[in-house]
Amino acid sequence: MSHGSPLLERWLALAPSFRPAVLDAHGAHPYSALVRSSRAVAAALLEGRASLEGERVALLAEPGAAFVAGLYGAFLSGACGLVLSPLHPAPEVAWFLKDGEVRTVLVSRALRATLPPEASTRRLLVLEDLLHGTPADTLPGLLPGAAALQIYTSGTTGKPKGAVVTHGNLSWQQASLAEAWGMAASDVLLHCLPLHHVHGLAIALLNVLGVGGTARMMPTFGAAAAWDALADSTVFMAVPTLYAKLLAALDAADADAQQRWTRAASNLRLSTSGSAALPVSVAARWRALTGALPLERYGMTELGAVLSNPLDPAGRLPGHVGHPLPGVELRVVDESGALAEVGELQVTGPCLFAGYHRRAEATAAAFAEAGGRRWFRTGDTVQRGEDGSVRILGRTSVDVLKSGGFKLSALELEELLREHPAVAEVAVVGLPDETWGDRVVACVVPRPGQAAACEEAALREWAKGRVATYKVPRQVLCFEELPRNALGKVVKPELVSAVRARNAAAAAPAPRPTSS
Ligand code: MLC
Ligand code: AMP
Repeated sequence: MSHGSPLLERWLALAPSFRPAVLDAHGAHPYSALVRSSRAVAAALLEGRASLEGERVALLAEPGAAFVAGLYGAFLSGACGLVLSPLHPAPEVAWFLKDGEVRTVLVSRALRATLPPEASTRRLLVLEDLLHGTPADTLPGLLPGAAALQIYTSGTTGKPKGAVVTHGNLSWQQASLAEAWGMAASDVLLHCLPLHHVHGLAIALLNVLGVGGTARMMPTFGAAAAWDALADSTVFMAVPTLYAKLLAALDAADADAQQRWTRAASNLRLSTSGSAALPVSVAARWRALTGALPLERYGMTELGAVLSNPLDPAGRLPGHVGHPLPGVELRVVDESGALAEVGELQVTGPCLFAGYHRRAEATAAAFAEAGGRRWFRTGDTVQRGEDGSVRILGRTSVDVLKSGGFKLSALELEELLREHPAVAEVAVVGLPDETWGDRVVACVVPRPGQAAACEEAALREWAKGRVATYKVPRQVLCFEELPRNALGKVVKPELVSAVRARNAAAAAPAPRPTSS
């Protein structure tokens, strides 16, 4: 049956295969069973309708086979999937349900109790109840422009925006990465990334499933378990922080584990890194262990992976994110919009997302028009090398931070902390950090007499009930006032220097008592 979506045609073509699609805590799940389960989920979602026609279906489930069946079930029904994360506390989930105009929630039994009350006003389906139902016979046809995923991403506006990614985008991504990275049915991908972002979801999971390979899905990341699981994997995809954490665990391990883990890593066919800059020192250590630098590639929620170093390790350049994948075109422009050597990276091609859900203005602002084409403005400042390969130099906005591969908006966190009754003023900044990329610091001016309530532990605890813990600033510092310019705007570079000075003073050894 043709669906007009190569993403789904590839999936349905795997129905006869007994190869494992997913390895999870419950065992091995062959394609034959998972494709059938996904059709059963689609039937339950459709309830006799011909198509869900882009209706938003939220999915909250632990990484594993049921998640995959739920996701493909949503795709097959014509719905647009909105993946929720167990990392988000109830108030944040409630916000995603509202902003996403979610009509149906697919939830695993174990996570049902974590849903906010707002979920009960939607159609609520427990995933495990659907997996063995009658599979949908007739499935809707889908055009390439049909919405497939709504992925929330933070930016220079306060609240995250729902980026709508189409079947055309995902189908192109599967084909382009399969070709560029030599993905094959024999591949076993070690998957330990969160599923609510494009890296874990499309660049890793849908990529390996698109070629009939196996995803070994870990429930959460743990360094020792990940090292052990590498032994039976051929491909590893991670953010730089994961590499840093793996290397730290290796250093701390006993000689026996070190030997086993090193052997496991050197057997990998491919390890890739993306979502943030891979420190050259981390890359070099990985090369010393495995014989190859991680293949560094660049992407964005709105684009997927669009630039990549080559599969041949000899051609990989440390500190560079490579060349455009086939079909992708780049330009580099300065502040006036003129082509430049160094400037903002803009991208066009089959990778372009459809827009931000219900945010026409933000969508229009995200693109530049040139030569009759729409170019997505990435907000990344880059330079192209002589061979055309791209080096990321930084971001055009100080308010967009990357911590452990998660994009965080300083403005969103400032808005949140301003809601605390003891906070008079606040500015959030990122300090460069080898492990985290940006280490997020909240600089707070307490209201008179409220300094104790603004102490780090108290403020962090308060924030953790409201946003995912990975968004909570890792450090909180109190100031009497924040540096501001003549217009009253906080001068963030100055604040970063002040934080550095405070941290250096705190780390300096106490002066030795002078002998009389
Ligand atoms: C965890 N913590 C973080 C954090 N991750 N703090 C800041 N930034 C982060 N990224 C905090 C926890 O809240 C907790 O705080 C403490 O660190 C220990 O938590 P943990 O759960 O044990 O951490 P760990 O499992 O080691 O998490 C690290 C990590 C995780 C690297 C596995 O951050 C992660 O999964 N990152 C991947 C993000 C990602 O997939 N980005 C892709 C975006 S798409 P406390 O206070 O409780 O001690 C994209 C496009 C592209 O960028 O091109 O790919
Ligand atoms: P997100 O919005 O979470 O999808 O994050 C996209 C951003 O991650 C990009 O705009 C870059 O700033 C950053 N990014 C992704 N891959 C890389 C990389 N390989 N090197 C440096 N930054 C990267």
